[in-house]
Amino acid sequence: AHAFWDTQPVPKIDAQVEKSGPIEVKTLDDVRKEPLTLPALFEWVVLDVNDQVQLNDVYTLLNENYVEDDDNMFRFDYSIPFLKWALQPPHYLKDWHIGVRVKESKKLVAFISAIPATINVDKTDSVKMVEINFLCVHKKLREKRLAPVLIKEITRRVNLQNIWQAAYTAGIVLPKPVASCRYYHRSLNPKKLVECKFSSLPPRVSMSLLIKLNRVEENTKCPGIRPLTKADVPSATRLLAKYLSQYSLAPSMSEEEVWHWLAPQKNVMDCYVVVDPKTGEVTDMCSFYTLPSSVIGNPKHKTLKAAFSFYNIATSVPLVDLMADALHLAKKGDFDVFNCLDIFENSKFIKEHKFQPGDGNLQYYLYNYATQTKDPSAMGLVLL
Ligand code: NHW
Ligand code: EN5
Repeated sequence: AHAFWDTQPVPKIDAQVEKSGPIEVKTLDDVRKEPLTLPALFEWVVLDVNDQVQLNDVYTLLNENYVEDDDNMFRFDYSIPFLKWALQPPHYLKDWHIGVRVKESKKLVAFISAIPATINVDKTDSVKMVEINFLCVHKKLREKRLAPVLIKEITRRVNLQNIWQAAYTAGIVLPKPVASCRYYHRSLNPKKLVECKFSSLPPRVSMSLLIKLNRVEENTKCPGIRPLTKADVPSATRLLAKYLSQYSLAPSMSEEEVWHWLAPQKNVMDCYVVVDPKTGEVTDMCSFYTLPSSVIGNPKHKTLKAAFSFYNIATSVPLVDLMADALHLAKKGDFDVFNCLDIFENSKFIKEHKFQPGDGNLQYYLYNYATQTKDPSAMGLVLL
């Protein structure tokens, strides 16, 4: 049933994986030295995201053609500064920002990206990988088997750097999920969510009652909570490493990576910390990224502003209190909804903070690395 995926080093859908490790082992000699062949009308390009024009081309392709919900009512609208941030972490390679243009018009019609990451699997194996994201084929070129060509080309360019594994997520089921996770949503602006049909007015609930039910705390609960600063990074890196070590699939981040991924950036990343006044150590942190969605064909609302839960660690306060602050801060930041997955310890606050399950799932995958299927609560990795 999978003409492409059946040829790739991933477990079959029905495989029972017992032992963790690479599925195939190759060397540089086995890697093709020329790019994959594209249909004659198209050409490969590298997108230079330091160039505003090329970055804008990526933005526009994704804004018009990237992921939609099952009913095609919302489409992710990753912002330009978000894309630049997501594509340029420490040690990123420009060659891994791959586009396909129409030769004649130079129109960008497809994209795929890889960024480097170290991922700990089963708490014992530290694996140098890439994270694959932003695979997109223009709507007019769908179902022409272009996606497998993009995937093979990025695999080749990653392999040329002597990297043989990848992590990625998708809304659809492919061979074979490491974990199958669920999206949960907490409304912050219920009136707008109803007007956009993101949510519906429950039976026997008036708009004024719905608004009341979704109020957030008027004040923060965590004493001294404030935005992350660069001076916090050594301590925050230790806190993250210790916290993430309990998860079966989690990134390992250097100080440089922690600052890249968590530095507060307006309309991209929010990260707040609690610091022990005696020691100066970061004891707690919460973070969320900004990912709006275009509301497709709505006369009143063009975009929905969503916060996506990122890394949250509570040691001096209960996790529910820390997340009450995250919701308070997101509401203050004018977000319409706060989204999270059922990964980490998130089930500890999902009910209490009135999150409701969405209609979308998120499947986690590894390329060329077999490992036992994991519960969502064993997952310690968030991909953008
Ligand atoms: S998931 C978001 C993916 N993007 C979208 O959903 C945007 C809207 N859709 C599209 O642009 C986050 C197209 O529908 C796409 C497929 C491009 C999705 N992952 O060209 P064909 C990521 O970016 C398989 C993997 O005819 P199309 C993660 C499908 O199963 N495979 O379809 C990306 C079929 O193969 P099969 C996917 O609709 C991870 C084949 O593509 C897929 O015109 C990528 C059909 O191709 C998906 N999301 O284009 C893998 N969607 O065997 C990275 C469909 O079933 C692997 N397919 O016949 C690791 C690489 C690096 C390794 C390094 C060592
Ligand atoms: C790459 N890193 O399906 C990721 N979103 O539940 C790519 N549903 O927002 C893969 N259909 O349930 C991403 N409202 C895969 C996700 C694709 C997007 C997606 C879902 C996740 C979503 C909303 C809107 C549904 C619209 C109709 C939803 C109902 C719940 C409601 C929320 C507010 C409070 C009341 C309940």
